[in-house]
Parts: sequence; structure tokens; C-alpha cells
Amino acid sequence: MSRYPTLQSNGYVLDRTIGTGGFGKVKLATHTLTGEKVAIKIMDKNKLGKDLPRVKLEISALKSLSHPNICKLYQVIETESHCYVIMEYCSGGELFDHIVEKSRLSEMESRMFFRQIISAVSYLHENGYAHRDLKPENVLLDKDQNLKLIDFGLCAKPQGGMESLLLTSCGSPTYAAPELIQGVKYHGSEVDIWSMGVILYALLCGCLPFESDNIDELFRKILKGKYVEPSWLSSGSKRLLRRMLCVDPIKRIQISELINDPWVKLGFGCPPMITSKNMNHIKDTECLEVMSQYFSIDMDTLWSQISKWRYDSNCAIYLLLINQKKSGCSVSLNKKELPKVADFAIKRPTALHTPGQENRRIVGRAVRRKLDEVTPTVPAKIKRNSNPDTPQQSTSAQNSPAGKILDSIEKRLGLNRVRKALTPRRRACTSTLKKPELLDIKKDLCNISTTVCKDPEKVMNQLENALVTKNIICSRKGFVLRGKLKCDMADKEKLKLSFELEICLVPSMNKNNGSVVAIKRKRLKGDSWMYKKICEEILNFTGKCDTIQE
Ligand code: 6BJ
Repeated sequence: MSRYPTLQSNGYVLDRTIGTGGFGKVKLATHTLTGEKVAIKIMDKNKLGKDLPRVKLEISALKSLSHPNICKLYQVIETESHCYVIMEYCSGGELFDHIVEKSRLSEMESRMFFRQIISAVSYLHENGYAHRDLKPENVLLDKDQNLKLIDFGLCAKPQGGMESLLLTSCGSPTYAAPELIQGVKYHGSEVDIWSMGVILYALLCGCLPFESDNIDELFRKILKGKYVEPSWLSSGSKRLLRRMLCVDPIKRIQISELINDPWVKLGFGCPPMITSKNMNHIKDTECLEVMSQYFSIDMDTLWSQISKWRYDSNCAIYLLLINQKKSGCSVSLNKKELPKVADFAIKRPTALHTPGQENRRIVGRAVRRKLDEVTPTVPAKIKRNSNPDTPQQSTSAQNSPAGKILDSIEKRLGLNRVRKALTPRRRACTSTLKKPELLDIKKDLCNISTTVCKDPEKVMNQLENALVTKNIICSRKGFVLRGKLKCDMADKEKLKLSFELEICLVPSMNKNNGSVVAIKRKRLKGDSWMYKKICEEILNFTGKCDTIQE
């Protein structure tokens, strides 16, 4: 039986986990009726605790926002025990990984991404929202390298509009504006501009402008606003960064000026696309016609249902058909699929949830409660993403002029064959196999470090040693090592990082030479930069052992 019968009965077939967080996990799934891929945030309401308001806030924001650079919401399903948020699948993964993979981006590529960020953030601000947690981990890429903002769990929509002052400290400290960490009242739009400056710096330099393992030192650096300006930056980008990473929020560049900044327009001749209009709620007669024929319902009735934007199963089908059309496919619904889900939902658009349905077949259930009616609250404290307990080791990357982003592990260890892009991932920690997984080298791979060793057990032992030496709690399942770091903070909030290192095999370049052992790494939870740093330290340590060294 399926672990999530509600999703199954709503026509979703689950695939691998593509993300985890405090809220739960994000799974890749296929919407069988349209064949479109989606990302499903699965949240156990009982486990959400104080994060529940964040989830409701995010759903409420996503329902009212619709922009090409904001991750689309398709459907919300709430049961007694779970909340499922069905969203756009962004196959390009995190912008963070894209930066890491390329070390740093060219000015033109940075500009292309940055213009899309401006477009999305300007739309947000125009609609009265501040994101408040902008960072490369919250920026995803779709298959066409279009950028999509996610994670609106910390957003704010001040009742008095964008001119109102906010007080709640939130977001990631490395991206937090000086006024935010000082705990004084601030404007949501101004803190977003600061975080955008940090993102632009990360794009252009491949490292963060303000970083430290020590939170007090990090805050001191942010409050001073002093950062290294690498020599390769153009005068235009240096000037723009200075205007964005300006400690005084009053002197900081505003979005209206940002849009018209010469560096932003360079090579495009025009400002980024700016709109305050809801961009996805369009009437597409072709998609409506396909649905109308499939369900034998007239188009007007259908549209009157869909245009309520309830984010129910009909809405999902319609929005996914629009997706199909955008990607150049002919608009169609899968004939083999039972139309029950949509059919039922159209006829009973207000079907209510009754308790205990989670384990039954639920057909076309509409969301029971309007989640956006719940008053949002936000966590009161800044979440730390820098672990003072992290063993500090001087590395060459740490000493690099531009800061501390770590150069790719593969390069630093001198290990060979870094493969880009999509790794065929299996579900987290399911490997109980006797032999490590054999990776397909024909596929582009990323997050893999190859070794010169042929004995998986030997590499496993060395990795285990490295984790223990670094005081990282580790557990082994098959050929997967899971590492966990916890650090209790003064405010009792826990900083957590968890990741997996999986031993895999890759065919040797020399055909007669069998396979070599590789290490596949995956962040499960926690801050990306800290994860990268810790992974580097572990592999660096392991690299000193004879079998992994090249
Ligand atoms: C959400 C998360 C939507 O494969 C991947 C794919 C990660 C999709 C992934 C690995 C990778 C790929 C290419 C290059 C480098 N998505 N898609 C939260 N809220 C709304 C939507 C999502 C998450 C996703 C994540 N990465 N690495």
C-alpha cells in the first residue's frame, strides 16, 4: 500500500525525495493525468509544531502570488494528519549548487539570473510582500534555467503596506541586513535588497561577503559592512554591490533604482521585466477545451470552477496543462488514467474532509479549510547557520582572497572526473545493499568525488573515521553514512545539519580496470554553505588517507 494514499488517490505517483527541511520533505512526483512532474511538500501536521504558522503563511502567499519567477502552486491537499503542497518542479535544482559547480559565474550569467531575481522581488514588493529569506538555496532553476523563488514561510505582508516597519528577526544570518540583526524596526523591502546584494556577490564571487564560524564575529562583519572586492569584478558590479550592501538602509539602493541600474541593463538595453499583475491566472481556451472534452463538462462551467483559484485538483490539472503547452507539447490528458479525481472534484467542488480519511481512498477532495485565514506568526529568532562547534581547520579555500566559499572538493583533493548536473538519486538512506550502487557515467553527475580505491569497505571505514574525528554523529546503513551535527543555542533553538555520504562505484576510465569507488554526497537538512564546508573538511581528511589520495 502507498505510504501516502491521499496523494495516490489524487493522481500523483511519488518518486524520490528532492529536499528536506524542518517542515518535512519535498518529493518529486508525477501527475498521472497530465504526465507532468511536480514537487510535493509533505508535512505531518503533528510534527510541524511551531512551524505550522509558517506553512500556512507560505500557502497563503503562494495562493495570491503568480509570477514566472516564483515557484508555482498547483494544489493544496489537507487531511487530518498531513498537509500536501503541490508545486512546480524545478529540475535544475538550487542556484546554490549551480554556483558551487561553476565556482563563480560570469558577469553576464550573473546578470541573467539577477534580472530574474529583481523581477520576482519587485513583483513581491509591488504586491505588498517582503520575502525576508532570500538566499541562493531558496532560488531554484527550471529545465530552461528560469529562476524560481521558493520558501515564503518567512515572508511578511505588513497590514499598512510596504512603508510599515517590521520588527521580527528572521532569515539566515549570513544574508541578514544589519538592521535585522540589530533587532531594530526595519522595512521588509530594504532587507530584501540587502539579501539580494549578498546573492549577487555569491553569483559573481562564488563566496559570501560576510562569513564566520562565530556568530558574533559574523554579526560584527555585517554591521561594519566591509567585504572583499575581488579584482575581477567590473567597476559596474562593484558599484552596484556597494549600493546594495550599504549598512544604512536609508542610503541603500531602492528597487526602483535597481531596475534601472546600468550594470543590470548592460547587454540587454532595457530593465528587467517588471509587473505587479498576477501572471499565471490566464484563460487558455485550448487547455479548457481539452478538459471540457475529457470530463464532458462545458467550458463555461469549467472556467467558473477553475477561476475561483481554489488550488484543488481541477486547478492543478488546468495549470499543468498550461505547463504542457508552454513546454511545446500538445495539450492532452492521459486517456489511460481514470478521470475520477477531476470528475468528482468538479461536481463536488466543496467536498469537505472528514476525519480519519487519510487511510481511505479519497477522491477529489477539496481543501477543507481556507489555510490563508489563519493569522501568520513568524519565528522570533534568527536561525543560526554557522556552527561554532564546527571543527575549524585552515584550508586553502578559507585563505582565498575573496572569502571562504570552498572550492569544489574534487578540485581541492585533486580527485578526477567531476560530473555535472543530475545525479540519479535514490531515496535517502534506503541503501541496505551488499554492494554499492553502480553509477552510470553516461549520465551527467554532480556531487560525486571519485577515489582511486577499489575497495568500498576501506573508503567507508575512512569516511567513518573522519566523521568520528570531527565529532559528527554518524550512522551507517548499507553503503550510506548519515552525518548529523547539532548545536544547542542560547535561545534553545537547535541548529541542525544532516547529510549523507554514499559509497558508489563508477566504471574506471580504463575499460579493463573494473570500477573505482566514489563518494556521493547529499545535504538532507541545514545550511548549504555550512554543509559544503563540512563535506570539504571530511573529504579533505579522508583524502589524506592513502587509499583515497590520488
Ligand atoms: C522544489 C524543489 C521544486 O534534482 C532538485 C530538483 C532539487 C527539484 C534536484 C539536484 C540537482 C539538479 C541539477 C543540478 C544540481 N525542487 N523543485 C520547495 N518548495 C517548492 C518547490 C520545491 C521546494 C527540486 C529540488 N537537485 N543538482
